[in-house]
Amino acid sequence: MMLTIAVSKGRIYEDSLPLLKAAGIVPLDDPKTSRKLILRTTHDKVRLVIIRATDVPTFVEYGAADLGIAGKDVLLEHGAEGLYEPLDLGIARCRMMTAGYVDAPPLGRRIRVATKYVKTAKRYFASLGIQAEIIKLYGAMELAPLVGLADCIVDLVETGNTLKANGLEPKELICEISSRLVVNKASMKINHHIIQPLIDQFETTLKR
Ligand code: PRT
Ligand code: MG
Repeated sequence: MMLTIAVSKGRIYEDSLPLLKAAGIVPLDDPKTSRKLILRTTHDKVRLVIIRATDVPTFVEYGAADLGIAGKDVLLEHGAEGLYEPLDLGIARCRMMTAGYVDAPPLGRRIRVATKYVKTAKRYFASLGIQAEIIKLYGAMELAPLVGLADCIVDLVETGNTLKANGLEPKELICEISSRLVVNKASMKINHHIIQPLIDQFETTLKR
């Protein structure tokens, strides 16, 4: 039996390493220098698959990975029905926010919003009773208000530097974001004897 953990390259991978290490899982290759998509680890029952952050819930839902580490932003868009989400790992923290021009007048009742986070944005503006036309973008959201594509954007904010560099500022907080451990439902039942101790180990490490 080999357990597969899906992780995305970049900040989530980097922030996951100490947690994995404490559970005896150290990758034998570095995704920064290796092109391998499957990484063996020092744990002979555990391997990592390195995929795009937005693909992590899909791999785990379909059982292509038993476990995964994914941002709450990604999980909110994917929908959580097909997955267990047993643990907030507290890593890759940021905030999901609306943002717009510095000193922009307050938003009207009918607005255009550019974002990668269509479901989250729809839900948020609906909860405020604002009629929002959502324009899906895949990146460079900050550009949208500058070229008149949208009145505001919904994006992740960490330092705020990206917004500031483009004459924008964060406005309203939608939710706090951190990365979560997700588990395939069938695998959780079948491999409970392996997965539960792993979850317990992660939890212990987080409490330290
Ligand atoms: O980058 P790539 O296209 O490969 O995929 P990705 O953007 O989905 O992956 P990655 O590694 O960039 O992000 C993975 C996860 O990290 C996200 O799903 C979030 O849960 C989390 N995270 C934490 C962030 C940030 N902080 C963050 N600041 N993800 C993205 N950003 C971006 C943000 O979108 C904006 O463009 O950083 C910019 C803002 O940063 P500041 O510091 O300028 O405010
Ligand atoms: Mg990115």
